[in-house]
Amino acid sequence: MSGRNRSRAFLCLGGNLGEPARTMAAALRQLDEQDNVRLVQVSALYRTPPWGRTDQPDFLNAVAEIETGLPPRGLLELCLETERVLKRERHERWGPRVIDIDILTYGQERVSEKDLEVPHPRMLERAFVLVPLAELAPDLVIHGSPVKDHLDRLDASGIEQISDDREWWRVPASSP
Ligand code: A4P
Ligand code: MG
Repeated sequence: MSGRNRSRAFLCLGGNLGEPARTMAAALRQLDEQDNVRLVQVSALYRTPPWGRTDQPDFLNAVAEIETGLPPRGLLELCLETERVLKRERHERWGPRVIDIDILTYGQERVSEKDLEVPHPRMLERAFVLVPLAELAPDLVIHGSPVKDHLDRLDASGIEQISDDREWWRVPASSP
């Protein structure tokens, strides 16, 4: 990737239908193959209790740090297109899904539009986001406080790390 206007962004990936580990790994490889995206680091993979709607299977979640030449809206379009390629269907809000890719942060930028809000408006309430994000960037400041302090305020019990490395996404994996 070339060009001077590159930004750091964090993405959260999750899924709880089909084979989420395999689907999330495929999504990360697809993102990494883009000319205007470079994967800087990927967290371990976590099994997390469902948030928002509890009558659904556990999720797998992970966070990726990327460097990108895309503006926030271009990055959102790429995330949505990656979900489409992996056969994401939209049903109920917060309901089961094969893959979800959310933009958590984009540098220190704030975006507040109808279909794009950055930092992600609900991320600070979600241990399934902050546990993997704190693994990669505990000191990243969001709304005035570091990620590790936001995480201290949440109940992260029930979240289990299920890969012991950060390279789980590089090879097609069978679902844990
Ligand atoms: N959108 C706005 N801002 C953003 C952003 N920063 N990143 C818009 C990505 N998208 C953003 O998303 C709807 C629209 O949000 C997108 O088209 C985009 O224009 P969606 O993924 O279709 O809707 P949704 O996911 O059903 O709703 P919502 O509120 O975005 O849900 P979340 O936040 O994605 O949460 N529990 C666990 N343990 N792990 C999970 O991963 N995920 C959810 C879904 C619920 N519970 C979970 C998990
Ligand atoms: Mg989403």
